[in-house]
Amino acid sequence: MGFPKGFVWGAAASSYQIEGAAHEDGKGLSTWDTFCQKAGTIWNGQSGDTACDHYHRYEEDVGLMKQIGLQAYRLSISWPRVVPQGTGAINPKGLEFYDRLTDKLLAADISPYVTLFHWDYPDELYRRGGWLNRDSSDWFAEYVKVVVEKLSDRVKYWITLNEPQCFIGLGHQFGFHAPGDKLEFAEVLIAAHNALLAHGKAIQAIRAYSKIKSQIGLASVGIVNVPATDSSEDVEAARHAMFSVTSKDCWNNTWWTEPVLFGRYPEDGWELFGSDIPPIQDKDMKTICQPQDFLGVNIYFGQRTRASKDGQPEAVPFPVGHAMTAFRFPVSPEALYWGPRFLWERYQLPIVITENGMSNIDWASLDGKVHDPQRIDFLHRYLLELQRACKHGVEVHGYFQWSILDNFEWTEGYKERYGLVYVDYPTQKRILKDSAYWYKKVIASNGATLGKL
Ligand code: IFM
Repeated sequence: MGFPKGFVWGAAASSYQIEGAAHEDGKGLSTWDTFCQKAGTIWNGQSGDTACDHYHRYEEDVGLMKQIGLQAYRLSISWPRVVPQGTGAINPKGLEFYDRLTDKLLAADISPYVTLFHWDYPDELYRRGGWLNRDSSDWFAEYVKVVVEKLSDRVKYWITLNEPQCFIGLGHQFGFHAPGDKLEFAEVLIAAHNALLAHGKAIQAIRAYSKIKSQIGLASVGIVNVPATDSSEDVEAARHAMFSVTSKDCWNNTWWTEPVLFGRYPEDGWELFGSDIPPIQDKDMKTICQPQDFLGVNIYFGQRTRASKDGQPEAVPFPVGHAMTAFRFPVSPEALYWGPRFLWERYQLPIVITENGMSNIDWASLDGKVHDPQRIDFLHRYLLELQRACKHGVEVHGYFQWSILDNFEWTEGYKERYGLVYVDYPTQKRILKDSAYWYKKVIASNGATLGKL
């Protein structure tokens, strides 16, 4: 009735969004540090300077994770905290923070899933061309080696890059995210190619230097098309749309997943992008396509899709008044069925849901508690769909709720609250939300309580 035996229940967060201590203990600047200083980039001029102060409060935070019963925690490492200039000298204090965090997690019986890049790009390297510089993949591999040498006697699970669609697309094409660039599409594709090379070289570095047998994956944005009906025409239309490249931007699955898993760029994207595609060196695709153990996907919603009269995929709008999150994402639980299913059928690689959750308008009530029934309902609906996928034979190894704590939501600042744990930023007091107690029961029963709670 529940999830497969050994299914991993976790929650996730990322360094810049929770750590704070942006200018402490020798940390170098990241492009997010500098981007937040620019007027008009972030809601209310906020920044991750202090965030949840997790850098100083990690022990308390691991205690909260333990209280919820998390089996795994997906954290990320701040590259410039560990290597302040991006290459060269290591910052021992930065590395020691992650060392202590790892020990604390393991002592609490929580398995660390370590993301090596969740967007803290060293500002110094950005000045040397950033992802546009062909050397960027070697810079990244050098930093990965440092981290792996330190943590891999205890860390088994590694995630190379988080959401390349976002840090390249939003950061380099549309300028909404750090570093705030609006490059020509040909340059965007150079940055994308170098990021894919970085993924491949990171895997090579992990395999070369890990002290224990590791499990490695990417965390891609799961752009999901949900069939509008169960008819085979609509199912095929949704599948086709999910694996197509139809616009000159980074917002698709296959420009990222096919090089990584099949060793080639998708044909439709290749045709559409045409002369914008950068020269690709002989061994590049081999470097990018390294054996992986799982495919991580971050799934928040799906686009309803049907077959039009001529059989082509066609978007079906949600009805007026359809439920949505505070972030204005449509509530679409079926995304957690069809997304994993389509990805599994195409790539035959175990799936890990590396992020799923919702932003809600939460506050502490007069009774001192944080009641978030919408989040409970959201998670409940989505997890029932994930359970359905497992029952239908989709190999899903784990689920990470986004996020363990309310945190800095990039350009939205602290406006969006995604946490299982409420953070009162002025006092840094933490309060477990009702959803955290609910999730605890789900974890304890391996999902068997779903549909009953
Ligand atoms: O907060 C982000 C995270 O950093 C990347 N994935 C989506 C989350 C919610 O918007």
